[in-house]
Amino acid sequence: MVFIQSFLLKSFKKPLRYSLRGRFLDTLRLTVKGGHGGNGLPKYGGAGGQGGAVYFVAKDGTSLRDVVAKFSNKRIVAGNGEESSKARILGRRGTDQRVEVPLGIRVLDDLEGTVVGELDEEGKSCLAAGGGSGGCSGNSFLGKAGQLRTLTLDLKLIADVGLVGFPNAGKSTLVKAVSRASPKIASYPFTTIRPQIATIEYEDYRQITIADLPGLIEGAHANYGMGHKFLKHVERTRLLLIIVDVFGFQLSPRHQTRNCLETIYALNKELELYDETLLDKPCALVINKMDQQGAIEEICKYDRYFQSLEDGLDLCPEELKPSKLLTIDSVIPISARSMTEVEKVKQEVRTILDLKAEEEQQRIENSDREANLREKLHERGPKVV
Ligand SMILES: Nc1nc2c(ncn2[C@@H]2O[C@H](COP(=O)(O)OP(=O)(O)O)[C@@H](O)[C@H]2O)c(=O)[nH]1
Ligand SMILES: [Mg+2]
Repeated sequence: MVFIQSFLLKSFKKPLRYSLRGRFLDTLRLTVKGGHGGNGLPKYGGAGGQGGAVYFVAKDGTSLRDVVAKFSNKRIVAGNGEESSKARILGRRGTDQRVEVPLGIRVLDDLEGTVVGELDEEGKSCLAAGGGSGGCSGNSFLGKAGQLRTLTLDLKLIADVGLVGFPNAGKSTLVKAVSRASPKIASYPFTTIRPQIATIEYEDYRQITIADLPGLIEGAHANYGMGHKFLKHVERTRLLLIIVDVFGFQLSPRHQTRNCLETIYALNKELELYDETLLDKPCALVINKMDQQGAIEEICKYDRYFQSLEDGLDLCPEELKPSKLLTIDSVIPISARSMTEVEKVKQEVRTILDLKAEEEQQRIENSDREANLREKLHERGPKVV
């Protein structure tokens, strides 16, 4: 094992590249506003239409990126109620906004500290902002403003860390090595398979959860075996922990043997074909089974490519070539079975998650500032100079 350590000292000293990359969204802050109620018409006793409301509706296959793409200014406003008029004494109701969001979303009102809704079933919806009532004799015929709220859509995570690897890479062995307790099988209302969740505990009592998911196979994106369901779970983790056997992978004697670099490309391709935004997640690579004879020689053939997968593409068979590449933040050769360098995995996971949390905080602060400014400009209206 001295070999692994000296090998480690030589390589993979690059700083974490996490902060330079794109982000997979698992939380999104939005301003929602119900429509203004239409004014009534005192002369005829006419009532204005009620303002439209904003709803969130759970829809499988939607991502938070889709929501951002649709509402790039992160502001969702329902239609105003119609004014009462001579031609239409009862004004029409404003148009509702029904916004599709991913399954497994929790809607939070940060200011009030309340949970507005749990959207963990297809088609389930919650009211995000009610419309203002229309003006009528009871309220001096003045339509009321709709509800204005800042809400956070939070994708409920299965675990902080999702293990991604083909069968036999050593996922279960690694989970056992990093966590004391035997994994608990978690049941989530929005999933059909039950991932095994274990908790990594640190000396300062910090806890990070890790999900050992049923094995991925080549072609998972095409929904062979359990692969598709597996990939669905990867969406609900903050960090990908990719694990490969240093000697690669062979699905069965009928299949081709893939060396460890090819195995990484194959995993990359599966993730990409399922949902390429998964590749924006932070990612650490564990090369397992370094206790085996010839492991160092094997890893030395490919180590220069791990942190720049682009450079190794020439060595990648055509059928495994991804078009969007993972960015690997950290490479950790280990032996899960003999517990060598397992501590390093724990530390790296924590460092990457902390960096991500810091960046997230920064982003929320910036977007708060931006939202405040936009709100002020909006209130002031156009200014003629
Ligand atoms: N030599 C060696 N074998 C390992 C290591 N980690 C796991 N294995 C073996 O590889 C096989 C598959 O491991 P497992 O954890 O079940 O893989 P999973 O299918 O990815 O969950 C088992 O026989 C393990 O004992 C390791 O670090 N070194
Ligand atoms: Mg297993």
